Amino acid sequence: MKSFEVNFDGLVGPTHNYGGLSFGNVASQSNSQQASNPKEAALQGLEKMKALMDMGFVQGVLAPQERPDVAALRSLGFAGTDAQVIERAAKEAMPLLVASCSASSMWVANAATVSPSADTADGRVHFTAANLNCKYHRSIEHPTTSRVLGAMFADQEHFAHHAALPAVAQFGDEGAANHTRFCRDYGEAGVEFFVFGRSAFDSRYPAPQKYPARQTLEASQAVARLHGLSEEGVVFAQQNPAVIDQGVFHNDVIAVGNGELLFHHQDAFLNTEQMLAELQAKLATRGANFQSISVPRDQVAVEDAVRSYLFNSQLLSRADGSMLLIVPEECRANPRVWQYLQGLTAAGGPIREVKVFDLKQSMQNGGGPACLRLRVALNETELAAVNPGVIMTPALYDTLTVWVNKHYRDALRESDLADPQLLLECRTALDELTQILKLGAVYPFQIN
Ligand code: SUG
Repeated sequence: MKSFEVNFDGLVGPTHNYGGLSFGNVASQSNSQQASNPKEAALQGLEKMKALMDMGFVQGVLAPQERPDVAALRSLGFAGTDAQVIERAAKEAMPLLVASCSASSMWVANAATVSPSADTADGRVHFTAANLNCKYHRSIEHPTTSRVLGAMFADQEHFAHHAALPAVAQFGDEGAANHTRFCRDYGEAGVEFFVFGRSAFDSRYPAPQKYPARQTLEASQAVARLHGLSEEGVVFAQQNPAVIDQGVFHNDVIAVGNGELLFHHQDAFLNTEQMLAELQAKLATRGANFQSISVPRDQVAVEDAVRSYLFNSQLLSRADGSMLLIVPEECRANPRVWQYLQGLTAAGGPIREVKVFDLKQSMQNGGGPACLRLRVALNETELAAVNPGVIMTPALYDTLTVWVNKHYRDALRESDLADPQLLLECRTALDELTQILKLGAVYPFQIN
């Protein structure tokens, strides 16, 4: 049976703004308070989806969330009509209103961890919504994420959904941003690689000093247990705390893997040799020939990797077996990174081509091509069981482009977030979107 890696991209929501909400994420901090352009952000994302579809990849779309999140503000004590809730939050606690307006659900690499059916004990595709417990504005995503994933992957014969882990720092879970799956073929059993930033209960693991480590070992282990992964099918590895302190808040800012290949920075991990040997050995039992490409720090410094998002790229397998790397425009703008990429594709290794995309609106909040997509490996039967409304087609692309142009603003500043009209605009847009994507009622305003 044929199998595919389907990329589900997060559609950028109408309140995309630069709130400066993510301590430890250099771009989010340095672009705080700039005016954003939600329309451009959503169109840039759609362009990438269309380009992948046009290249023959199966592409899906994941809906944004209801923002401002009035229910979250109510749970913090703001009362009255929806307009009064927003007005009171704006007057008394602007940072909470900004957090409740974040369009951060666009970075769907953080929506969930996904294990394909070939790896799991019960032969179903497993999803665990990420609790995103490190940042308040992201911790409010998972209830709607679960409903949206449930509406996309509804067939219980093929899909199993787990609620987010307990909402405490010990189980901080950032989803697929710290998870990579290696395999010979998407439909065969592979090895799932979980990268954590710290341990909550074992002080032998060093922790970063300056910025938070968002993912714990204990969260990664819990996800592996929930998904019914076997010991031979998992590798846990620690991210280098020194790179977290340089702005590598998720492992997908410093490494990306696909098929039998791990592409990573020399300084990405602790105990790199041991970890590579474990991956190699476990993949060999799956008949896979694991390889890695380590980018030396004297060619690309960690700072260049963080600024350019070289590793927050999409590594895609093409029909001829070669790989394509989808990178953001910022890679071309960085002479060292661009020179490295020229050498990489000329070297005759597995990565043969680089394609560049303008994702500046998302990049300015620390979200590159890889952040914007959730990978779901599916066989033909499973793909046929996915809600067809969320699979990208030329017609869906056209409809979504018209929808964005109709509903989105082209400038948003912090002061605009207090406008009660923005809430109405968003709800009108999302109500229409759930019909376009055939999701049913998934948003709080549709179900309460
Ligand atoms: O969680 N930025 C996101 C970026 C997530 C990127 N995802 C991956 N690397 N997979 C975050 O830090 C910034 C929002 C703001 O400041 O307005 C933000 O949430």
